[in-house]
Amino acid sequence: MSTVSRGFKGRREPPSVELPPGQYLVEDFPVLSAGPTPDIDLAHWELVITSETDTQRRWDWDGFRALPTEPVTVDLHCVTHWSKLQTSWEGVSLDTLLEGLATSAGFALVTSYGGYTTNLPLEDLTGHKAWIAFGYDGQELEPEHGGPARLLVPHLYLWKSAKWVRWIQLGDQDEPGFWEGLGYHNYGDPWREQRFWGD
Ligand SMILES: Nc1nc2c(c(=O)[nH]1)N[C@H]1C(S)=C(S)[C@@H](COP(=O)(O)O)O[C@H]1N2
Ligand SMILES: [Mo]
Repeated sequence: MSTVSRGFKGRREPPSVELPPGQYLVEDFPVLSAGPTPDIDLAHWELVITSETDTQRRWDWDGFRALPTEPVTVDLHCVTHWSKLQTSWEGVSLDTLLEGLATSAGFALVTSYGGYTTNLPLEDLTGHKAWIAFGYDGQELEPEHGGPARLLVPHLYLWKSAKWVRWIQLGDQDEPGFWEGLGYHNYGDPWREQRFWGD
């Protein structure tokens, strides 16, 4: 048994954080983009959700920003092995955006300005697990990190969190997105280390 004296300041406990397998901590916020940062004019920005029956919901920037928002503090895990803990965002919950939408779709395909896509089961967007984030660390979300608005799905590897999100297409068929089509895992749970196809 060890004794700890209250006044002793010479030693610190190691951080008691549990990271998903194969991950290391970063303090900075790396930027990972498969292409250039798109130039998005808020006057023409839109967010669209379509369902398998072609029901459509569409928000312009003012309409989107009039929706109820919430602060979100979450850990981020990138498939390239970095994790960043306790990041603070401001966003609109997907539960808010999807509220009352009649759909029996099982899947969502997300498309960004610039053409990036990623897919996930619809149930991973609902139940307080996903947001469209427009604020980071008390500021407007910077363009390189997905501003004006990005998807944030922190329980999956960060490639699922599409930056510059534009369109969420709900459907009965699962369609691989950009990285999923190049061999990344279709689901991407960091705690099960689902990095690549076959993991
Ligand atoms: N539109 C778009 N979204 C994207 C990407 C991208 O290239 N384009 N990269 C993904 C990947 S692989 C990661 S790790 C995260 C990186 O987010 P960050 O640049 O804010 O760290 O964004 C994801 N979302
Ligand atoms: Mo990534």
